[in-house]
Amino acid sequence: MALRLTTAGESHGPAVAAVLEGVPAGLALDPAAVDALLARRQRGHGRGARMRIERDRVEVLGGLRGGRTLGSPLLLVVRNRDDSLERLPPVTRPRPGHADLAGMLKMETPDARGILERASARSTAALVAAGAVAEALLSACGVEVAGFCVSVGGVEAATLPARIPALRAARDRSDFLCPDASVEGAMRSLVDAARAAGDTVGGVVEVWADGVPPGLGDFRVAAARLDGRIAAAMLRIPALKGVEIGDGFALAGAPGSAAHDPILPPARGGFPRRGSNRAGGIEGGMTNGERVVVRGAMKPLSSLRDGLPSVDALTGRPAAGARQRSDTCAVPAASVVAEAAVALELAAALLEKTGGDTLGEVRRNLDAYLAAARGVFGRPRRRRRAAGRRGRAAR
Ligand code: EPS
Repeated sequence: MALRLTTAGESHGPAVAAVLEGVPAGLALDPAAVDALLARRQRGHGRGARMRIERDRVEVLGGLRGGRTLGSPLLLVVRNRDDSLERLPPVTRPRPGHADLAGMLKMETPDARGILERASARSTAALVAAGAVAEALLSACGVEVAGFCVSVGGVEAATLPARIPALRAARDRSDFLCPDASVEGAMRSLVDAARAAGDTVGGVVEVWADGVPPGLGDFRVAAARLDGRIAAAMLRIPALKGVEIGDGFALAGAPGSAAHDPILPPARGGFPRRGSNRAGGIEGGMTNGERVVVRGAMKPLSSLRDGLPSVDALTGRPAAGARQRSDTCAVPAASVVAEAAVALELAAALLEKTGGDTLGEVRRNLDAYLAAARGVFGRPRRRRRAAGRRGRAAR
């Protein structure tokens, strides 16, 4: 069954929720692990007052028994403590950069309230809850995913740990979820100055996935190309405006001779190794067995204290965009959402490769596939002898 996610809920409604179909039976799912990811999404220097109100916790209301998935749809609910929707006023002055104006036109209404409530990044709490399930599935199959913040307002991490465990440890110590502590002070000053000025700042998030089997995704059908699917998943995150895989935009300026990753002989019984990973683990729309590297550019949030130039739908006259409570910087939170989004795409592609109604079946099928794929380069002598025999038989 295909992995499929639907989310629902308004920012200030009773709850946000996710229905996740296609998770195989038998996966151990600890709600505390989901809560840990939800808590990380709430973190980050630059968050606003709302994050002091909410204490995001998942309630698993379907698809789980005795701590293991049943194979039926999972229903994941995160209640909102600020559930003031019915008391909130109309919003008639659309904020430039937000969904307000396009939504008002689309929905034929001068009140953007129903639009901003659903366009709000609050819905990413549901996405992250589902992403935690995808991460549990991937982890049970040897795949580890880590999202982090690489730059805030142009202040960029200079060095990153090479491996995921060290990267996670450094990230989790940081108020910006940025694994390079040397830039934290500069990030903090920048965000504090923006907050004092009523302004907002954006940045760049990055996601790594290690242990990803080769051959997830597809070269045969355009819609199944994994880079396209991951890019779409990233751009579905509110405020994300750009995405790159591997060296991405930098490759556009490099000669072909310096843009690709050499293929080196395998260690015994393994896959061919690569001399570099500029491709970010994806070639031809498929994983190639290297680390998957995805980056996303987040624009500065569009709810500004003083409101950018706009028009009031009630009067048709110029007016400042509506003032709404907002974060100064939500890049750290977006790094968690990006981790969840990439995990969901990888988990979906893994299940397409393996099939399987139960986790046991998924893992059996994965092991059998990996053994066969290793044989492609891993048994050259036998293969040469077999080819020789076939040649003699033909003569
Ligand atoms: C958001 C506005 C703020 C953010 C919110 C996204 O909420 P409020 O209007 O209630 O202050 O805090 O983010 C979340 C609620 C969240 O969980 O990330 C917006 O307009 O998109």
